[in-house]
Amino acid sequence: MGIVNVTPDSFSDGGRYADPRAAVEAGLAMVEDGADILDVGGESTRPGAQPVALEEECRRVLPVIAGLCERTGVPVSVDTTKAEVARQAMDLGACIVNDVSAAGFDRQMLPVVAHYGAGLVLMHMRGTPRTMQEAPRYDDVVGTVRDALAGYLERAAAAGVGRSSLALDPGIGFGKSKDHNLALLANLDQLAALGCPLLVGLSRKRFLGEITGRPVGERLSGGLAAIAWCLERGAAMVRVHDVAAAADAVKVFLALRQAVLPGCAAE
Ligand code: HH2
Repeated sequence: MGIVNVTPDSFSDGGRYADPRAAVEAGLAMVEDGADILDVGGESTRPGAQPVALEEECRRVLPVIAGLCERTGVPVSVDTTKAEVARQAMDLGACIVNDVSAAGFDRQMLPVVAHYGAGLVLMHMRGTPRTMQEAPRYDDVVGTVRDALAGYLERAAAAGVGRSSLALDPGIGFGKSKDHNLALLANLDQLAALGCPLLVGLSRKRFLGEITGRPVGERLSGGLAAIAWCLERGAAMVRVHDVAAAADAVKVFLALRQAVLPGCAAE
């Protein structure tokens, strides 16, 4: 999943694609580089980020979603917590909603997604982006996140979102310290055991910098190591800024896995 952030303030690429045409071109280049899904977001979720009004979020993402849906064959996802943004994006052809609040911020999100029959990513976050990194604490982070994800599945099913439309995400960096993130990644197989495809977003994130001492623009190598780990532990998708490098890492991982397990498809 290639990240197309149309924001002035994203933590690693804020302001890069302020012009919708530049964002569409960046998305098309990601598809060339091997992205299977493009995820378009108009509201940064970096720690401390301020909320964005509905009209402004629509103004940012809708032209980009329209352009990408018109010009690529890959599924386009909208990264939003607002049901109305999701609705308008789906009217333009987006077919996945990536909601970092697991449909917890907007009560209309599940009914809207169910109505459109779209895909839905439900991510774990503690608190809100503005407050989530204020000394996060868990007694058992893996058990807490696993139980929360299981609860999201039930809530989505009760709202009529089909199980096959769902993916789950542990929410790396969303109300979690470096050690919490590492515990979740180390035990990703326990989350995969919930039986739903797992998406992991760790591209350029702070815990990589804490481990390597690298600034945000120099975390690619660390991120690729973590991607290989996630795939080995059951992740089905990874959300990345650097698509070409990640696609190579995925290809090599899959070739190796096929060599170990000859029955396994290399795709
Ligand atoms: N991370 C970010 C945003 N959306 N969605 C999912 N499902 N999983 C993630 O881990 C995730 C996400 C944060 O990264 P980014 O989009 O690069 O930054 P920002 O929120 O500052 O725009």
